[in-house]
Amino acid sequence: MPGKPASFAGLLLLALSPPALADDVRHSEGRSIYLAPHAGTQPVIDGTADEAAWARAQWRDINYRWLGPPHTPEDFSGRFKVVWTEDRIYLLGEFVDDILYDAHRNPLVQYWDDDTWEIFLDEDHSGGNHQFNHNAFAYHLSLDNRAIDIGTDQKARDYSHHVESRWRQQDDRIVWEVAIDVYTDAYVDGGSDNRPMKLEPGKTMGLMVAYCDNDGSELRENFIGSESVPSGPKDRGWIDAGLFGTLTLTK
Ligand SMILES: [Ca+2]
Ligand SMILES: [Ca+2]
Ligand SMILES: [Ca+2]
Ligand SMILES: [Ca+2]
Repeated sequence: MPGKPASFAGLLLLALSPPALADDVRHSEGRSIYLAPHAGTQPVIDGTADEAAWARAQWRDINYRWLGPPHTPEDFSGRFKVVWTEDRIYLLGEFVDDILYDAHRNPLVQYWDDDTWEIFLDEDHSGGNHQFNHNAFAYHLSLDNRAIDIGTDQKARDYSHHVESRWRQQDDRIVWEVAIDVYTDAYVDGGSDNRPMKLEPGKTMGLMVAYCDNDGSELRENFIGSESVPSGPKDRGWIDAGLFGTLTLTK
């Protein structure tokens, strides 16, 4: 005789309750740890990295080739660093890119196929899917300093009001400064009462950055990120926050 079947309520509970996952299950193995020192005085976002705050932070490489053939350091190389204040996190990017290319002048069209600095941010370091929700943001910073991601309506959306962005050519490289308001997963597209978080020392978030390099092709030629992708599609950071590293805000 078969055993007594589970009650309907019990089955429903099982169906509705995803198993609690340990941190190492929600994130891929081998993630980076990024440390952001407090900025003291907030950097001026002008594409010149002469603020004392930047000198306190360590450079981190953008060197995992996710898409495209091998490339030379003159074609693309990049690195970045992070600092923070109570109100925002600040990223400094330094990029070598032989040709700057912005073919799609509409910022909402094929924005990942223009030269783009992509910054992935998961406020509560939850990992998980963030494709059509705000579990995490994937800000695509365009050469005209806009920040694009996909909204909960599954359409490309302009989040430039979250991000202050300026870059400047300095010798053979681009110096790019960015300040980002940090929103939780409760963010509502078009809502009137979204408020960015106040940040504190010791807070951890999910962070990853990448660069889409196109020098004149229909589609981007390379996609290079700051995190390894041990298995599965290498370009899936726009869906999977489990690829992000851990950003810790230090004093
Ligand atoms: Ca500056
Ligand atoms: Ca290039
Ligand atoms: Ca999250
Ligand atoms: Ca390029």
